[in-house]
Order: sequence, then structure tokens, then C-alpha cells
Amino acid sequence: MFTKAIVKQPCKNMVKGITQAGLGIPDYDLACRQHDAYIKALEACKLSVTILPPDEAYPDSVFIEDACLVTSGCAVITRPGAESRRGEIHSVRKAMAAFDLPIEEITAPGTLDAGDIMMAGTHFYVGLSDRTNAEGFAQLEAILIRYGMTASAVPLKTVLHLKTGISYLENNILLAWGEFLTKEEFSGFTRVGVGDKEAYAANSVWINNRVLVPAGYKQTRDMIADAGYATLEVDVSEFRKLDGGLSCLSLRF
Ligand code: CIR
Repeated sequence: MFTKAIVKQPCKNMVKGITQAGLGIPDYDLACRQHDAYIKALEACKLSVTILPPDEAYPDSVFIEDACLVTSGCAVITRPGAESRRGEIHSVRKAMAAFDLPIEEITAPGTLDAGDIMMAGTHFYVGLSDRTNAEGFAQLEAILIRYGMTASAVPLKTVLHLKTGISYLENNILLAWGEFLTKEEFSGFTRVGVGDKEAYAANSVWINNRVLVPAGYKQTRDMIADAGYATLEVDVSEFRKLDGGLSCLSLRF
């Protein structure tokens, strides 16, 4: 179970964030309202939410998940793969210091975006992507082993981040789209398959037996409900315009 979350408010410069979505420029005011509703959804899942102020120096900093992996044994400050995002780690490191967890760090030449990391119990699947390199993975694995956890690398083909296409819903259930429907390393899980039209909803978030699902993806929401979960829809259309999903908007621990 999770008890806490950390989020970072969107900054006006989010309109200059990195994107390949081709869905247009996000509406900042609407993004702020959606972010407020996202925080309420986390609170509805019984999380106590720490809200960090916006930082205009980093257009993508609202996607706080990429800057830190929080586990039960330690927090790992990452080294984001995109140059423009490297400095996002400073405010996250400062915020993490308020919690009672040892803080570890990924160093050069390693790169790691925590959106590439999927936690399944004490095992962590790590996507090797344009943002996360083999050195970043090796450093993370060495850290996790010291805390009694394990990791394995998953080379990615089509997605930005591992969790763009796959989410662990606990109870051995995976929500999976595209390349993740057939990958051998996930064959031991029950896979709930997301169709191409709803690919964005493959990034849904399990929190304390509820699952946050992006608004507007009815088929996926119904499949998650059929798997036995209470679902909570959250509209994140403005963050989707920057290739960001539901999980990217918070650290949960
Ligand atoms: C980026 O390209 O880095 C941001 N515009 C989106 C990051 C999304 N984060 C995630 O999937 N974990």
C-alpha cells in the first residue's frame, strides 16, 4: 500500500515541453485545473500529497516521476536522458530529504528516466530507451541489489518510456499494449490487452486497490473494472500533448 505522493505543479513554460505527440500546444490554465483534479484523485486513494511549486526553468518538470524512483528501501535520484530535463532532480532531491529514506543517485555517463521503471513487488523492470541507457540500468540494478531488490532490463522498440505501454496492476495482472503483449519476459503475468485505439490508457496507475485511468478510454476502463478494480477517471488531455501519462505526474510511495 502507498501512503504518500509528491507532485510538482505545471509551469507556464510547459508549452515548450518536449513532444512528439503532434496534438498541439497544451492549454496552461486547463492543465492547472486537470492537475488539481489529479491531486484530488490521489487524495481519494488515501495518499497524503506533497505539492512542489512550479519551476519555469524546466518545462517538463511537472512529469516528476522521471526524476526519482522511490522504493520501500531507498529513493534513487535519476539522471534524466533529455539534456533539458537534467536539472529537474534538484528540487526533487530536496523534497525527498523530508522523508525517512536513504537517497541514492545515478551518475554520468548513466542516464535513467524513472518512467522507464515498472515496480512489481521487489523486482523492477527497466526499459532501455532513448532516455535510459545500459549504464543507467547497471547503476540502478547495483543500488537495488544492495537493498535486497532485483532488476531486469527490457529493450524497447516503439514507446517513449516502458510505462507508456505497460502498467502493473498488482495481483500478477499487467495492463499491456503493443510490443508488451508478446514480450517473453512478461509471460508469467496475466495480461489485460489494451487495443491500439486506446493505447494511451496502457499508462494507468494502481493505488491502494483503485486504478486511476485517463478519462475517455472506456474499453480499457471496463476491462480494468472486470479485473476487479474500482476505477477513477482523470482527464489529463493537456499532459498527453507532451507525451505524458498519468503515472508521470506523481511519485507514489
Ligand atoms: C518528455 O518527453 O520527457 C516529456 N515531455 C514527457 C515525459 C513523460 N514521462 C513519462 O512518460 N514518464
